Amino acid sequence: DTEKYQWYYEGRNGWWKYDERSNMDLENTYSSGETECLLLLAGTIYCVDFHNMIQIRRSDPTKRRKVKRDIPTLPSKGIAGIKNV
Ligand code: V3L
Repeated sequence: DTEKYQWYYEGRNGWWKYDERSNMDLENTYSSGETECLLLLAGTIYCVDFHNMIQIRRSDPTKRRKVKRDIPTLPSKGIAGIKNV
């Protein structure tokens, strides 16, 4: 069930939720036992590494963010850069 878990990526002072589509991609890929998931986010390719739990920008691997998989009700800054009101 893809709604039981939410994936988060690191922001400056808190966590952002991945958008719903990316969350489903991450959850399906993670659950299938694969080690990583490629995402296209606003025209940029990212790899989420499930072993190290980081997101890496493909074109510049120095651009890294921690990620986490947790319950959907944790405090967050918002969804995919759209701030909570
Ligand atoms: N989903 C959406 N946008 C992303 C994601 C993602 N998984 N990963 C990176 N970006 P980088 P604060 C973030 C955006 O890692 O104030 C937030 O969503 C990223 O957006 O260097 O620091 C906010 O919109 C950034 O604009 O490749 O917490 C914004 O940062 C850009 O891709 C500010 O958040 C480069 O990220």
